[in-house]
Amino acid sequence: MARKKRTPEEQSIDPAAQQMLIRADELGISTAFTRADAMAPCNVGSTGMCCKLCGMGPCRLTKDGQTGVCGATIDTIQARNLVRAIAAGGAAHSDHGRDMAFTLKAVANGEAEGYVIRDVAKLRKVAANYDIDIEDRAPEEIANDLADLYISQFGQQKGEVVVVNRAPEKRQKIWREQGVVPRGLDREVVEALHRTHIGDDQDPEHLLNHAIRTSLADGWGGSMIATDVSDILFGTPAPILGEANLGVLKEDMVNVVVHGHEPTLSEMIVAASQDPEIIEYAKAAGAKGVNLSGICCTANEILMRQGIPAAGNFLHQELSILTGSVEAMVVDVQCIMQALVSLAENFHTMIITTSPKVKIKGATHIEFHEEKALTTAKNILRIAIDNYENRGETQIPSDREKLIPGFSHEYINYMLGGSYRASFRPLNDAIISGRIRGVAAIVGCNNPRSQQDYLHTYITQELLKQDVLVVETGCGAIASAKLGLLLGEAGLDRVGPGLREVCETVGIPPVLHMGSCVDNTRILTVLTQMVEEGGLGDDIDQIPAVGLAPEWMSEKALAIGTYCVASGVYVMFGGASPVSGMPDRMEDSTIVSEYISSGWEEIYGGKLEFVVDPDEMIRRTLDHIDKKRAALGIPEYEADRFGRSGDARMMDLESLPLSERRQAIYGVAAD
Ligand code: BF8
Repeated sequence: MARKKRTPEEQSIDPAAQQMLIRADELGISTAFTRADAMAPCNVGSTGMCCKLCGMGPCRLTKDGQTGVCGATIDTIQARNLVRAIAAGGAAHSDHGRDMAFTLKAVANGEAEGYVIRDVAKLRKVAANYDIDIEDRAPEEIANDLADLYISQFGQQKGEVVVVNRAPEKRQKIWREQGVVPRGLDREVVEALHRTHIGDDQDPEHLLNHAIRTSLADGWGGSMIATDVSDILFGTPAPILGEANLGVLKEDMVNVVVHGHEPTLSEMIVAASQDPEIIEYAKAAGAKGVNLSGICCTANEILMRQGIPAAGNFLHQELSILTGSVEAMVVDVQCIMQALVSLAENFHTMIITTSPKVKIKGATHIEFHEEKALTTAKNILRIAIDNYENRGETQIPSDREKLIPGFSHEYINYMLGGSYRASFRPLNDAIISGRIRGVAAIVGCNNPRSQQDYLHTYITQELLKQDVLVVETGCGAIASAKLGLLLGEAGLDRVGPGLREVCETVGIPPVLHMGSCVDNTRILTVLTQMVEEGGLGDDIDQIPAVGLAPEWMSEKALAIGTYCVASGVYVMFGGASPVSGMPDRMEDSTIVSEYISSGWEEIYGGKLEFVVDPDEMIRRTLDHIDKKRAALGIPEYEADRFGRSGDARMMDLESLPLSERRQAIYGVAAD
């Protein structure tokens, strides 16, 4: 049966994307959207029924009770596939963290061109946590010791990754009792590959235990190191005005889109683009200057620190080139579609790969190394500027939306209490009183198999109406940004009255953009600080909070979801389940899907579920939050209890005659 080709409106809710999809159709160019329509996902592989780990297969277990040639059962195969995916996702994040640690070492030793230590306060705080001497020492000396410590964590063979000491005490105890505290980041990934090799670990629960350990090496290891070092080198984010969507591309400027993940490259390109010599070079080429923008997590990194606009999320990478206005797309690692090169051949756009780890046939490779970082960044920009004269017909959508990103956990702490009383107390109190019903982290990718941005933004908006405070990262955050949900007061007419009251009092948007995907560790830190503040139990699993990845597609998302579960969080993924077994079976009916849900919940207090229906995701979220509230013994959530003070109440009062209004406000009648 022929697959149905969706209309642009069915492929994305974003008008800018729809416009570019129409253009692609007119030009006869394929995109991830049309390729997804043309190719149904393999229903054997996508449901976890395929084992291709050895040359006796691949084995397809499509009948009840069937095993692979070696005798492997469906449960073992699903567990092995999941462990491998989590290991790959954790490896990607952690390798990013490793490179950041090496950059810190190079900066500390004066071997990196153009970088400085921007956040000395965070450097001292992080170093002190590991008992590195910080008194009377230059930042470079402290940074050198911290870099050495962090670098040593990747290849550590025994003991515990030091970063786990930042989790709540009780959580650390659970991990130790279960034997899942990661030793070294590389060791856990290698062991994951070993144990899933033909003829090794075959007990699904035992295998999945190692999935927990490997994911912890990411969340409370490599990713947390990546976030720490990025903040130390490039500054801890604080709110800043930014813009998002394809409308940030400019007709009269050289458009350079940076895409990927590591801020080492993108920060240096930002610095180079502001160099007077580069601006003059662009003017000599007939442009007004260089206009930088970002895609994917690179976008988040430079958006939240520098206010550089985001051209879009994962599915915008092809669409930005379709505008015909991009002189160069500069990429490093992760989430870069191979299709970019053939797509760019229809335009003048140059695809420039920069990482020693990533080359794409047909792309221009200009390798980026710290010791010549600024020089290389300027070279890349000169090449992009030289390409400006080759630009042909353009079509840049006008859609762009303002946003305020930059809510690091440090800033959230500060904004709640101010410089002298920085504290999570107001947030805890708002949850305890019921003004805020609970917290949802809505994170993760775009997936062309669903309507772009719809699941992210629908779930976000519905939870806001229910007084749930939403924090976001990654491509989910950019989805909300494009819809105007990351603005201060502009978004408040769409949220519940209690949450609105808190947002108005503190001066925050109801959706907090907390950064890139490695920055999901900031959410772990916020949850830990909420526990330490008191009143919401003594461990993360007691907080009324849920994690959601409605449009996930990457293995990194699975690693993130699993370390959040291990930390005590209920996590739901949208779309198809990779462990559902038969396509017509119930979502939660296999041994593996049951184990990662109720089995993990019994041990860790968190659970992992795949839920197709967004309304069911919302229902389960609210149900979980309310159950956690009841378990804490805090007041049951009441939708109409709050939001009666301040402006909202004044508006009601204004409808009363003056005498009654005075009576209501001051308790005394008019004269
Ligand atoms: O790490 S959300 S599509 S960009 S994987 Fe990729 Fe997914 Fe976007 Fe960032 Ni995260």
